[in-house]
Amino acid sequence: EKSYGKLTGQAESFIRLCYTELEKPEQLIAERIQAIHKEIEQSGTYNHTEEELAHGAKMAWRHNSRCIGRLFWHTLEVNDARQAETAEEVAAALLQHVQQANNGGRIRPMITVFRSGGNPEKAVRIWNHQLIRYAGYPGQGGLARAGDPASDVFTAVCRRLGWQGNGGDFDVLPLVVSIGEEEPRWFAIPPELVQEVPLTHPEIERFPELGLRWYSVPVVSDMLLEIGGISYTAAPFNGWYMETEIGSRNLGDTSRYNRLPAVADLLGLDRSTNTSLWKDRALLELNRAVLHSFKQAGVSIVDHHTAADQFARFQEQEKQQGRQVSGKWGWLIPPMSPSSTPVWNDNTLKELNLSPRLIYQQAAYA
Ligand code: HEM
Ligand code: NRG
Repeated sequence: EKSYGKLTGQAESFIRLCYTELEKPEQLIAERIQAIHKEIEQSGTYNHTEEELAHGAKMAWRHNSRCIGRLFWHTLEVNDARQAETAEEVAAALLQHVQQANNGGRIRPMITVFRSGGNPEKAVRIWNHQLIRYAGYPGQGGLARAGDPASDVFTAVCRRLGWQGNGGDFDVLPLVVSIGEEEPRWFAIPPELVQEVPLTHPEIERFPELGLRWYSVPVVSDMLLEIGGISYTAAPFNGWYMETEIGSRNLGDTSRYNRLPAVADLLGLDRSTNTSLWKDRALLELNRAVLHSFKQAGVSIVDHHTAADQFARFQEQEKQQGRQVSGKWGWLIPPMSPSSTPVWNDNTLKELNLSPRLIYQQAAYA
């Protein structure tokens, strides 16, 4: 005989917190908790109402210690896709998410929640790290490497499933979805749904020669959303980019696109010595190019100074609400000029174990 004491306890504390924030009367809270007790006794699990799901997802964003963008947690749009059963239905909901979130460039923060893993036979998994991401080809047999090294392993999985890439630096990967223990299925994303921004620079006319680009919207699709003891294994979410994610990390990291040397050469910088600070100057111009290009294309993006100021407002706002903010300094400082943002000198940040939350889970193809 199984004991559902733990789930009942998690459900109860979620309902109390959620309903209190939503200013529900005490009697409704008691009734809802009673009903959940009964549902768990009879079925071993329970279902969230749409309202609980929506507010729970917002709380999970608000609680994430690594996200600098949390000022806007309240504006999250929540798509309830718990009715999607087949891989086709899941893929259709994912395409709809991409389109609605991108919104012609005026990006809307959004999350789509699929059925929970309560029934393992029906658990939905999205194999992609992000819904839109570029393939990576390690290069072998005399072939040069291409694409995003962070995608090498997943790209090999896609090719094994029958997807064929072009071997380019910016090939958009297909969606890969599985239901329970069924074989995964892949679905190409129609190109008209994938907005991309070619990188130009406000002053350097030859910048386009670098052939750099990035997609408009980051939709993280491999994290687990936990609400009141229920684990949603598929709950892709997005906001908009902060420019350093693309300029400093995706294009700048040596283990990613590693383009600082190429940018420095375009700028005519002396790469023979560290003291020319060529890496710093290349980083700066690359990040300026990202901001300039997204702005010109009409795609939402935030610079790291504005984002850090917005985070400070979030901290202030939470304090006024009497809530503690969970924060991880090493993730919240931006990867360019961190000491020129207010996060740098904040020695109050600490990680708290809050629920609802978004957490890592084992890769679907591991
Ligand atoms: C992490 C910015 C919206 C949840 C991050 C990071 C940045 C960021 C810069 C660090 C990423 C990295 O270093 O790789 C923003 C901005 C948003 C936004 C500018 C604009 C609205 C959201 C939304 C959610 C969210 C809508 C969820 C509903 C997270 C989570 C992480 C994160 C879970 C940690 C990811 C990890 O651990 O790998 N965010 N975010 N963010 N954000 Fe946000
Ligand atoms: N650094 C990753 C994206 C991680 C999440 N960042 C956001 N999330 N901005 C990258 O692709 O560069 N968001 O939900 O907006």
